Formats: sequence, structure tokens, C-alpha cells
Amino acid sequence: ASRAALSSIPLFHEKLLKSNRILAVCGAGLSAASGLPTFRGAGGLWRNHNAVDLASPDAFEADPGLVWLFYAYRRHMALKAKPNPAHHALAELARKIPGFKCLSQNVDNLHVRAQHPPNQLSLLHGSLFSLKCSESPQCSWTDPLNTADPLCPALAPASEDSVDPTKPLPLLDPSKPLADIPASELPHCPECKTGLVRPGVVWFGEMLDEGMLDEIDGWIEKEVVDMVLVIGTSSFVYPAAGYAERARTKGRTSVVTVNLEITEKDWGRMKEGDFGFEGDAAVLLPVLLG
Ligand code: BJW
Repeated sequence: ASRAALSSIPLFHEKLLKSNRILAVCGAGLSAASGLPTFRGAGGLWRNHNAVDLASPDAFEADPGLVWLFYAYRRHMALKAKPNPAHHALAELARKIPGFKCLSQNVDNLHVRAQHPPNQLSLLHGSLFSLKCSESPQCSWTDPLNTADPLCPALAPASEDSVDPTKPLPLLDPSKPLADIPASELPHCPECKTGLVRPGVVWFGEMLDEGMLDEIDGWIEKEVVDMVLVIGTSSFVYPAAGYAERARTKGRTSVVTVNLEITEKDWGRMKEGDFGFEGDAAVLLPVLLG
């Protein structure tokens, strides 16, 4: 397919109008315009740590205080952030099209705050604002919504704002060492009393919610999916990265990539009827879906 056809907004609108079953797979790029950093590439470093390395069960076991500071900082940032026009455009599409389902890898709660209908939203990697016991699944304690900021006194440095709002938070100042937070100062599970409280997110090697995965599989297999929107994700992490091709029925499904950067390789992989729109999702989605 020619690059002009692949990035034609009129052709995209023509296909959208004929689409009843639409799947979106979203990633961190969707929330970039809300000021929240992505994982890979620029912004993927937190102090001198790789964000992906901190998002792991091994990192939590080795230094729960450090991993909690990282998550407490992200909770604080997400609470201060606002849903952007892309979150609103997706929520609006869901209200218009009952056969639209949004799968998001984002844990920042911005879809929910944009009032995306909950029955048309699957949060693949959980939420920064849910808590569970580190002994899970042996201990089943959870708190589905906790927005305390700071979560506990020891994590207060993660909630400290800069005097100058254009500057990064004091916690990120590389010239200031991080406080060493012992596990005893972190919240413990109120039920089993032995486990630590941990963020209710899905780390590498951990299973996604099986009921949710079954529900998504059922939705994909039920009928032909007319369109898959792949928005602001590097499509690196499974199972999320596999849904576009799984939902594809040859000749029927348009896979639409919306990303700040679309590589030559990505363009080369696109098939007839697919689309690629390069730019900020917060600018593009209102135009594409409006
Ligand atoms: C913009 C923009 C703008 C910027 N506008 N765009 C099959 C094959 C191989 C491996 C596996 C497999 N199946 C499972 C695995 C193992 C593993 C995996 O995928 N590994 C890969 C590294 C290959 N998967 C798992 O372990 C998953 N569990 C699982 O499958 O259990 C069963 C199992 C286990 C083990 C083996 C086999 C089966 C769990 C994955 C959990 C991922 N967790 C994290 C942390 C969540 C909590 C937190 O937020 O802290 O999820 S890691 C991190 O990556 C986070 C993200 O949700 C996820 C995806 O990142 P995302 O969103 O794509 O962000 P970026 O930064 O990568 O990309 C941003 C994009 O936006 C870029 O493209 C930019 O260009 C773009 N962008 N600004 C538009 N303004």
C-alpha cells in the first residue's frame, strides 16, 4: 500500500463509519501529553534507574523502599495530571459505539477519569491506585481504590512539589541522595500482617487477570473485528502486543497505528487497508475519531 493511502484521513473516516466492532490497544504514549513519562526511550529513566527494571517483582523484593518511592512518585504525578483530548476522544467513541472495546496498558487512571464507560475498558496492567498484598495469591487482601498521597509518612518525599512548577520534583534531583526506606516503615498487609502492601499493577513474569483475559479472548473471537487502533505503545510487551494481529481477519480488519514515531519497518509491515498516523495521540485522536 502507498504511504499516501496508509495515512489518508478521508479513507480512514470512510472505514471508521463502516466499523461496528473496534478494538483499541493503548500504551504510555497516550498519556504523554498529560505529562506522564513513557517507559522506553526518552523519559524512561527515573533518577538513574531504568523504569522497566523498577517495575519488577525482583526489584521489589530487593529494595521495596526504592520501588515504592518510584510508584509513590508516579501516583503523585498521575493524581496531578489530567486526562488529555485523546482519553476524551476514546471515551466519546465508546459512548457512540457499543461494539468498541479499549484495552489499556496504562495504570494512571486517566481513562477512568475521562469517564470511559467501565464495561468497555480493560486495564491490562492494573492500576497505580489499587493495592494488594505482596504475598498474593496466598493472601487475597486488596484495596481497589486508594488515592492517599502520600501513602505513608516514609513516602512523603515522593509527594513533594517543586517551588518552581516548571522544574522536576525535588525527589528527582540527582544531586540529592534518596532516603533509604526500610521495609518496617512501609505499609504492611492489614490481613495477613506478614506481607508488604504493594501496587496493584502487573509486573514482568506476573500473570494478567485471567477473567479479564478470557473476556478479551471471547470478545475477539465472537465476530469479525473491523478495526484495531494501536495507540502510543511500542508493542513490545505481551500479551498486549499480540492483540492487533490476533484480531485481524485478512481483508476485513484495518490495523491503525497512532504513534509519535512510526519507523520504516512499521510502515513496511502495514497491509492494504491499514493506516498509520504519525504524531501526538492527543492531537491526532480528536481529529481521527471526532
Ligand atoms: C507517543 C507519544 C505521543 C510517545 N503520542 N505516541 C510472548 C513472547 C515473549 C515474551 C512473552 C510473551 N508473552 C509473555 C511474555 C513475557 C513478558 C513480555 O512481554 N516480555 C517482553 C519483554 C517480550 N510479559 C509478561 O511478563 C506479562 N505477563 C504474562 O504474560 O504472564 C504470563 C507469562 C509470563 C512469562 C512468560 C510467558 C507468559 C506481564 C507484562 C507486564 C508489563 N508490566 C509493565 C509495568 C506495569 C506497571 C507500571 O506501570 O509500572 O507495563 S512494563 C511496562 O511496559 C508497562 C507498560 O504498560 C508496558 C508497555 O509499555 P508501553 O505502554 O508500550 O510504553 P513504551 O514506553 O514502551 O512505548 C511508548 C510508545 O509511545 C512509543 O512507541 C512512543 O513512540 C510512543 N509515544 N509519546 C503518541 N505523545
